[in-house]
Amino acid sequence: QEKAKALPDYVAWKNADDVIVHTKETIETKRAAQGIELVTPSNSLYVRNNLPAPPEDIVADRDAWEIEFDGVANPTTMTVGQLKTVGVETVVCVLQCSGNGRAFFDHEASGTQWGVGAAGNVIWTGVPVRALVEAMGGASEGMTWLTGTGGEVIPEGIPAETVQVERSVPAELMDRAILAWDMNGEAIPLAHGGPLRLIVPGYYGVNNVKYIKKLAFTAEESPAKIQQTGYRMRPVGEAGDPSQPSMFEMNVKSWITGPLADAATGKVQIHGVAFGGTSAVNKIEVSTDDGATWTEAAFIGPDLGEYAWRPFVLIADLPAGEHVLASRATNAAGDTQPETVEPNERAYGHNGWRAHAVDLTIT
Ligand code: MSS
Repeated sequence: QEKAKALPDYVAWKNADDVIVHTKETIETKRAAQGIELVTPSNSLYVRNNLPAPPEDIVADRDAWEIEFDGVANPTTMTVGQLKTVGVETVVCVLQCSGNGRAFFDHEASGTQWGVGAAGNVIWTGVPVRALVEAMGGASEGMTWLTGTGGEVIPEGIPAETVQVERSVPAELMDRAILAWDMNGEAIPLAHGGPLRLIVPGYYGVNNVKYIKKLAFTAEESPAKIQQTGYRMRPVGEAGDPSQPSMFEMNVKSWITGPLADAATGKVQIHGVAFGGTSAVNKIEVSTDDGATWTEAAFIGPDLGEYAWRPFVLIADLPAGEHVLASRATNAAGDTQPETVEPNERAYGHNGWRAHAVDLTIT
């Protein structure tokens, strides 16, 4: 067995028992640790950085962090302290990397081999973007994109657009997006984007720009590589280009988080998590016979909103032998998880129920 890698310094506060350290910039939550957690504890939430995190001193005086606004009638720069006076809202949403589930594809795409753990359910508090835009006299004419720029300082000599984490989402997302300073009831840790992070509920992780230093309404999508050719849904073997679908809206998804090891015959408590993507999850089914038959499972705990995940449970009577446990979620829009998905070059967006199934031996 491979020796577990130690937690890097900037996330030394994470719970080492609950995570898999793939690299310094990619840390996954263990499937068993996701359990039936309504909200993912910050110390077990996954981390994914495209660039090394900025130095810790950017969170020394959080309220002093500045963000520039552009593409509005009255462009301005504000501190986090000032943002806190404009408005406040809390949203619970699934934060999930586009590549979550990459390990379940067969075409051996490069990149971190995430299982189910590049996802968590997180509580974010911050100012609604629409309140800020209103305060700044509205978005300028013809601006169809909302573009956020990450606060990493790009070393001199490297053209910024090749590495800068700058993402554009359709401008109407300003109605849903918030600029958050708080995560799970505490100031956002540096690793998760403190002092200030753009949250676009229902959208893949990459659109949720950490340590955001600029938010602008723009006429075009960001020229950054991460927008133009990166994070595109494309056939295996094809290069990325802006005509391909960008990793924006998440799809409906669920997976079982337990039991993952052998269990004793009799009543077995099967549990997991389910979410709808951009439309609320409203049905979850579990199969104990490799998808031949399905039984509706029960959601556990309060509904934290359309962008949140819901833990679920099914008590099943399982005889001794081998069982394949699978789960299948449906959202309010009527989308149900497919059995399988087509491969795509970067192995993004896997929500096929079969590959997410778990083998269980009952003794
Ligand atoms: N932001 C910034 N600034 N930078 C980086 O790198 N990354 C992305 C997001 N944001 C970044 C950002 C990604 S890509 C993801 S997932 C996310 O983030 C994660 O988060 P956390 O907190 O978990 O770490 Mo894929 O789609």
